[in-house]
Amino acid sequence: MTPPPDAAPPGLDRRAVVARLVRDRGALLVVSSLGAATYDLAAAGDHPRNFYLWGGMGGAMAMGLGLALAQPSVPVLVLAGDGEALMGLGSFATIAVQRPANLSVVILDNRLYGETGSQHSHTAWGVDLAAIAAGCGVSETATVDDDAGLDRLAARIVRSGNGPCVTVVRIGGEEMPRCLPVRDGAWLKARLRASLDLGPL
Ligand SMILES: Cc1ncc(C[n+]2csc(CCOP(=O)(O)OP(=O)(O)O)c2C)c(N)n1
Ligand SMILES: [Mg+2]
Repeated sequence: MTPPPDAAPPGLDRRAVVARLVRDRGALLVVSSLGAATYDLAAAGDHPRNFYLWGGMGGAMAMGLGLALAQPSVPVLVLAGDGEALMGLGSFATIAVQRPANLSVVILDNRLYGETGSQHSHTAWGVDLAAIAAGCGVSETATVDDDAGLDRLAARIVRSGNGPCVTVVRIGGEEMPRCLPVRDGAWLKARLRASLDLGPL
């Protein structure tokens, strides 16, 4: 595989991408992986159906899958970094087997482990996460690198398809100012449950 260039990779503005995806969100529930994806989601505006993850990487897609299976009438979006997705590759296989039609996974691919100092991730070397998802059996996969593709994706994530979809969005490698939402997981869980008219556990 070809070694990546040293310069920060070009791509879409991650804050604008996430703001566009949640602009007409309706009932959409959003799980964001730790670090920049969570800051992007918070920067687009806090919402009771935002579930921000903090701490260990690799669980965001599995968390979204569980929520999508538990709430089949609610559209669920997972916003995951490429590093996050690389740490949870097995989730593609389980998502393909379970086929929740209300689940969308969007991978914010800057080809970097941005949060920890912008080391190159495997996608900088050409590892293709959409192809991996397709190889697992996810029937709807795509890579987006322009505004027209983003508009199509925004429309897709708020409605159910024939199955789940996995989309890699090529974003730029610039680091953005941090926008820190609430970090209290129990509080976030209770708020999410209330938004779904579920009582406390
Ligand atoms: C299991 C685990 N390993 C390592 C870390 C340290 N860590 C925190 S964020 C991060 C990089 C995140 O990269 P990515 O998901 O691509 O998000 P980006 O900041 O590039 O948008 C790493 C390695 C962690 N939190 N959990
Ligand atoms: Mg990254």
